[in-house]
Amino acid sequence: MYTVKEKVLKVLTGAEGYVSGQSLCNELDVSRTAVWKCINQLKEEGYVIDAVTNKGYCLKECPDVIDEEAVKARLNTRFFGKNVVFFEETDSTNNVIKKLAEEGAEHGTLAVCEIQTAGRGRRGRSWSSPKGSGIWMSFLLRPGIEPEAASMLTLVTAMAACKAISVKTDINPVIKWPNDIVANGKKICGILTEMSAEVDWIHYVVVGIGINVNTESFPEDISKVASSIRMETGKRINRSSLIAAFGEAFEEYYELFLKTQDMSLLKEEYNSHLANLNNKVKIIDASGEYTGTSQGINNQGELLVTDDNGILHVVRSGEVSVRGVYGYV
Ligand code: BT5
Repeated sequence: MYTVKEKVLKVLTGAEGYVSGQSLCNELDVSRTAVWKCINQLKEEGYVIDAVTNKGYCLKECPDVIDEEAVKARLNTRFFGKNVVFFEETDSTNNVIKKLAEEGAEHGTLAVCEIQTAGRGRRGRSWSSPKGSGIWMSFLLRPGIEPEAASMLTLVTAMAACKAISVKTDINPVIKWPNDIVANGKKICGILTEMSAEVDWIHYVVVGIGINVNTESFPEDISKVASSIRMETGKRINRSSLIAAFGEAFEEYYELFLKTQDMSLLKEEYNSHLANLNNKVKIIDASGEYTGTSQGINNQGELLVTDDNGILHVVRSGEVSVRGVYGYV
């Protein structure tokens, strides 16, 4: 449910120019005084709202906040973020969503925070999540798909993150299979997909995404591989509008994924954003390493690599590390 203030913000955010006080009252079925109070509260929170007699209100500037209200004001989605929880600080938003999932939260529930004290990468690695600079969020899916298909949700998410970043910034990022989004050779976004399942039945899936948005510097140990949208473009961007763009893109791709429960309808677009397509890559797996040429993903989301002896390998996520031959990407 939206509060009146959230509704006012949503109307102003979606409007092209000025919205008259009267039409706000009519649309939201509240009094002029109620609208005026909400406008004043929003101004106190840092929103710059122009008020002109006979014209109405116009939202000129939004503070870079990612709380429930700011995120909901921008979302035009069917299930993503219909329910949003926001924390100034939490250990990991994936943990938050897991807990909510166990308590029965609905499909699409979104957790967002300003700082994670124990942000996680895959297989026990850590994810640097400093205050105020990034998007650290996770959402809940209750997909009616086979457990084996769940790893493809990482690829679907990567496509949505890539699209949102290219729509909202001057960057055209690429996807480093399976879960990194890369700009100019450095990682700007990572994805951690976790699930609770029985052998043949998924209870729920938690998709966690970290996007370095306005970060200005990184800790020494990751500064060679990590970058942010700010560092690549010199521009600050509003995080809640990026979250909304992600949500919209995700729903589009997710629907296509569900139609076939594989990547057949998405493969071509995924491969068009893939780092190192038709280039040399180095595959490091449990049995050692080899080099070959990346042929892109197949319908199951596996990476096809032809090694230097012409033998085709089907690389499954979770087992391997893929590197360009000249470094991280
Ligand atoms: C990932 O793991 O890339 C998954 C990252 C998922 C983070 C989100 S944030 C919201 C949600 N809640 C969580 O607790 N996690 C998710 P992986 O591919 O294993 O990459 C981890 C590696 O990336 C680390 O070992 C570092 O080398 C590097 N790294 C750590 N922090 C980074 C950052 N902020 N930006 C770029 N690289 C980073």
